[in-house]
Amino acid sequence: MTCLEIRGFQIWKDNLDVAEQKVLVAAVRRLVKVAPLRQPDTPYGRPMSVRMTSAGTFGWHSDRRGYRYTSRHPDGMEWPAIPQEILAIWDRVTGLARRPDCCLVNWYDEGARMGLHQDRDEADFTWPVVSISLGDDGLFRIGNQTRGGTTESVWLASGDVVVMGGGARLTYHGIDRIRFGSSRLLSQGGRLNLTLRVVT
Ligand code: MD3
Ligand code: FE
Repeated sequence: MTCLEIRGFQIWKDNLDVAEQKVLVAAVRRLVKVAPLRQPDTPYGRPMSVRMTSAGTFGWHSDRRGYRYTSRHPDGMEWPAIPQEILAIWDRVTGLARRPDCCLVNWYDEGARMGLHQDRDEADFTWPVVSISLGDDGLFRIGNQTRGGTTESVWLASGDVVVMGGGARLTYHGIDRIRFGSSRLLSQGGRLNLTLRVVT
């Protein structure tokens, strides 16, 4: 297992073996049965290309009124608990006693992308964010703490884990494209990304 350090992001290549990846996919499948993936609307009118759901006390949601954390799925039910198998990875890579209260699940079908953005809807930026990639490769772009400037890109593959802490917590980032069909982990193809966050 190797760790790349790019602009303060710790990128752990091959952190999860295939058996562990399959355990996580099974947990996500149970989760999306209770809290189905949705394609969020944005205040700008065009829906996001990524499909999302969440687990935990809070889930991230977007609609015409804006971006925010909510305590309920858009269909009205509370978000399911974060699966233990996913929390175990947070424990292992952060070593923190505080656990995340949100696990955002992003699903990228062929052609889905996520533009460069900062994550700043959380109350305290001193907590890290942990990202787990499953399925097809995704081209991750890393910018700066303000808009503009040069960027660096790295392919994230299934089993990679990224830890964003310290100064990197407010770095602009996004997913430019996915290499559809590059992994056989998900039978339907596509890329799953799980992000663990401390929201409150
Ligand atoms: C850096 N997701 O959900 S994960 C997101 O692959 C998001 O689905 C991308 O950006 C994805 O907000 C990238 C890496 C990531 C996630 C959260 C971050 C990087 C981050 C929060 C702060 C800084
Ligand atoms: Fe983000």
